[in-house]
Amino acid sequence: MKEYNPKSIEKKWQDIWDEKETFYASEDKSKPKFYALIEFPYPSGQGLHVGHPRPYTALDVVARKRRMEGYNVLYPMGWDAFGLPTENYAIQNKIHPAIVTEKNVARFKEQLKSLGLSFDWSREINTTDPEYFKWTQWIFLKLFEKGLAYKKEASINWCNSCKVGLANEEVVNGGCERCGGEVVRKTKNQWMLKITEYAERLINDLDLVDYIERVKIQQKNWIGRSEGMEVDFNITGDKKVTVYTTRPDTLFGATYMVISPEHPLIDELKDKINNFDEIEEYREYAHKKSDFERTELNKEKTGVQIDGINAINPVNKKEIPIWISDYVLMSYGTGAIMAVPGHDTRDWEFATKFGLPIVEVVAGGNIKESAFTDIEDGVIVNSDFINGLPVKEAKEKISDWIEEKGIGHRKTNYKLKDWVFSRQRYWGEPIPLVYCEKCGWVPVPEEQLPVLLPEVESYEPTDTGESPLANIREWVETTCPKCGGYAERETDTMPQWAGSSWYFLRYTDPHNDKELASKENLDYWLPIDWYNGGMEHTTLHLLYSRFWHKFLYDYGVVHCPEPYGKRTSHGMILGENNEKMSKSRGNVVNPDEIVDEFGADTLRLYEMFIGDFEKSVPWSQNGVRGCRRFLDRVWRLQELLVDGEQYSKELETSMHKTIKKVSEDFETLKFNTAVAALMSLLNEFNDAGKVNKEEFKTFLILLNPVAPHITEEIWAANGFSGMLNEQSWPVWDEDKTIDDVIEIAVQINGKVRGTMLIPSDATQEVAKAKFAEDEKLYSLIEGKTIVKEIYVPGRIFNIVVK
Ligand code: ANZ
Ligand code: ZN
Repeated sequence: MKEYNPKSIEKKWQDIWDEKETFYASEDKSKPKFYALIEFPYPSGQGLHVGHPRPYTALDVVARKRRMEGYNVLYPMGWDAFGLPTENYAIQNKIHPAIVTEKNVARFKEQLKSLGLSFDWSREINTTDPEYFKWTQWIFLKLFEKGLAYKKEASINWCNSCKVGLANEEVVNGGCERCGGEVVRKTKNQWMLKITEYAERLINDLDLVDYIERVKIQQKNWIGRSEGMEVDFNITGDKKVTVYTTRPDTLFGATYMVISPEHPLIDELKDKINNFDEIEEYREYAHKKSDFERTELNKEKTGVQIDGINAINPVNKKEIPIWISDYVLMSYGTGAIMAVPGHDTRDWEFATKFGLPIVEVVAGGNIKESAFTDIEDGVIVNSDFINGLPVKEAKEKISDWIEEKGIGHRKTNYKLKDWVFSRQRYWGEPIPLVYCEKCGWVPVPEEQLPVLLPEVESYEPTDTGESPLANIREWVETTCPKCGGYAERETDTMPQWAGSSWYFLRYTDPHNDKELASKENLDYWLPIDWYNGGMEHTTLHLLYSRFWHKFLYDYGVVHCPEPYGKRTSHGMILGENNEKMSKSRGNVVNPDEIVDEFGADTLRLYEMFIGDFEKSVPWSQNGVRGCRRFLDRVWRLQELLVDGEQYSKELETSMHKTIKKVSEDFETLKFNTAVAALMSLLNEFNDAGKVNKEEFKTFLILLNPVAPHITEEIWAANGFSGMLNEQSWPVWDEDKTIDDVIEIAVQINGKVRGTMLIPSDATQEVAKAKFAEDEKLYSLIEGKTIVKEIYVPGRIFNIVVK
């Protein structure tokens, strides 16, 4: 027999699959469908990383299994190709970003193809393709039409080195997500999308979907629903300030007020403030910091008391001082808080530093040591008409009281902010609006979409922070679609997250030039049955795309309120020493080299076998070798093939057990234990010194989703009929998966009426189910009422009927 040589077989099968269009989704909508999706990559200059094939192979396994189960499977691939790294590379090398993108895409595609992933390449999409972003622009216009896109002077996060505005989601630990550089605050006129209008539904509809728990939790925390109250405090003079609190039960303990340095009250009461200069100075200091720095829990508290005005606590009419401090953000709640240092940690630290009074209003802690924040067991004290009540009851009572008095009302707040949807960069979708002095912002008419990017000489953002597009006057200057007068195009482009917010819709009908996808195709393919992606996208892409989908649902484009029925997430692949793989550490493993030395099937197998799919795991070259050795043994199994026989009795249980294990594990992210089960079955074949045709075929089918080339080759080489990928997925017989089956007696109304086979460890429930499955025995009690059942494990099942 020839030796196993992946080089001679992998390319061959990939070409056959391509030629036969084996993995193309069919247009036959009478079949049950399965839409599997992985996050399409950003085609960076570095090429594929060994982290990429992990999720791609996992869903490839599921997709291949589903096809064998009779589903019409859509497993598409594309490129999320707008973005900064490409643009930065283009700037440095003076090459058009479109050319850089094309080159990177070609490289990625070749690499992915070499892995034998069963993508439907006829549906490949690219977010930078005008045929594609025409519809991204179209969706933006619909958002604009519905008042969900608006331009606003906003204080944004600004990265000095990328020269670009960043969404909160793109600021990681106070630094720029892309370059790690310093992020400062800058005020700019920005397009914003009102994702906050969907906050409630984005939380509530998580109940409709099957996402792994940690994804749901992260999304909920990010949206940050908070149930509290807005309460008015009078200010000495005639003004009042509204605070937002989640703890109205602690009102009697509010010993001072803190307003945000940006709070409008400061300018309104300028004349009454004695230390305005000091206040101004502090405001400048605070303004330079990002929200992240300002709200960091364990940072040293800073602030200035406003001299000249006080607030009046509405429950006890006490005058309390007003401070400004950066730990109160203008962008949350009302930008003002009542400070309760006895029961809020930040307030406690602040009060301790500045010598402000700390009053206990919830008993149970030691407020000299720290704030007492327990809301479960606390009992209210020092609080007049709510004394003695547990926190939860006190909250209700005082909330009612506040509402009756007309000094406040219950209020739900969200941490989620509107989405900054402007970039002052070149390589993005132009925002399809023009500005006319007379008509304001006017949409570019739909029939003029897409608005293309003009050719420019330099892709560099201008130093003023304007997009490079602003310098192309012949592009900027246009006529107003409404009045025909002079107008100027918007020169900001969309952020990187735009194209990926709806790409899964386009795959259903990627060449449609009349609509983003036909209703018929959307109705058939949606929702996505299984979407796998990185945890790092939970609060960005996943939330944004759910928002766009919900908007399109409201607009009548899609029929289901949620895009993804199921969401799972994979762990990272780390370097051999357990650190993140990175160029600078020199520990990056190139998948091409693995494919070249060991074959794609080995890489695939290894990526599935490497460990718990949901956890991060270090790469191991030894592990790769082990997987290759397993495939060598699979290859040599052909020598043990004996013809003719049916299942051998000894192996029957193992076969059924393995079918069950592999089938179930592929569904529950336990790819590693599925592979382990196949390895141990192979050992059994080897121990037996032979394998018959049926067993061998079943084994090959089970292994095929993970190692599709070698299995297809062995199938063909041994003359088994048809292509392997056209076979049906094997089914197991539950009874035959059980090692120990025993016979027990069945008694009905005190008389032994027969025996039945049940697992030796069967519970009473299982025994009863087995009894009900036995037609002969069960017929004896049919129509009667069961009065009593007694089950003596290992001996007898006794039933009394009337
Ligand atoms: C009084 C109080 C007493 C508070 C107590 C907490 C504990 P979440 O759950 O995050 O919504 N807060 C309100 N607006 C703020 C702002 N703009 N910047 C910083 N902090 C703000 O938190 C709501 C609580 O955070 C509010 O309830 C308020 O402090 C503070 F024992 O009011 B609390
Ligand atoms: Zn006009």
